[in-house]
Amino acid sequence: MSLFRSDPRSQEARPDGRRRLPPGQRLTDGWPVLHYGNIPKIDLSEWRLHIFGLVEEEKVLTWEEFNALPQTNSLSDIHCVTTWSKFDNHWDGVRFIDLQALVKVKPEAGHVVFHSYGGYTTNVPLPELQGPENMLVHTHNGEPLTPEHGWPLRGLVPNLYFWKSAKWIRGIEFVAQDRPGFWEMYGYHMHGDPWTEERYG
Ligand SMILES: Nc1nc2c(c(=O)[nH]1)N[C@H]1C(S)=C(S)[C@@H](COP(=O)(O)O)O[C@H]1N2
Ligand SMILES: [Mo]
Repeated sequence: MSLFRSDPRSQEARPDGRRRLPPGQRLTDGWPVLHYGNIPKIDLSEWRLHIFGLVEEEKVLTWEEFNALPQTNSLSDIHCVTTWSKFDNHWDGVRFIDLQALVKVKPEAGHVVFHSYGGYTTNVPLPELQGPENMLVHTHNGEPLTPEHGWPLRGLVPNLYFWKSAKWIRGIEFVAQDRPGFWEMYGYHMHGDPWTEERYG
């Protein structure tokens, strides 16, 4: 019997009835660091967030402009495909839907590709980003993100495996057809639902 199994939180249910800890996952209290390649060097005075693709008007936000948007917070669990989960993460940042509202998305847009400094990309269906839990976040449990966790800003899509939460985010692209991102091209699932174990495609 492992220590992980005896944590009572792993038996909790979510409001939607699904077990809080997805199948095949185990709880960690630490926060592992996982990424491909090097941590990109970012200068906040040159940092930009591009919102582009199938939109009526593209937007390019500076760090000051991003921080002037309505800020909000959320509490969520994260689930890495390598089987660790971390519960009760408190995040501060801006909701995806508030960013989407800045550009007027065209009706033919069906998916989003998140782009990171350093070249990483990941794809998510647009309808699944409409909930308030999906954000671009700069703060975790009251502290600014550290460079290895995505400073200054990362995506957060907590209902999908954590590889869908792009660190060092620099762009949000609206596209019509689903298009594989970095790990998806190496065989990770196009969708990535932890509760149905959509680990590999
Ligand atoms: N830019 C970028 N974002 C990324 C990755 C990456 O390689 N590059 N890896 C993803 C994967 S596989 C995981 S599990 C999480 C890990 O985030 P963490 O290091 O903050 O735990 O970041 C995701 N976001
Ligand atoms: Mo991962």
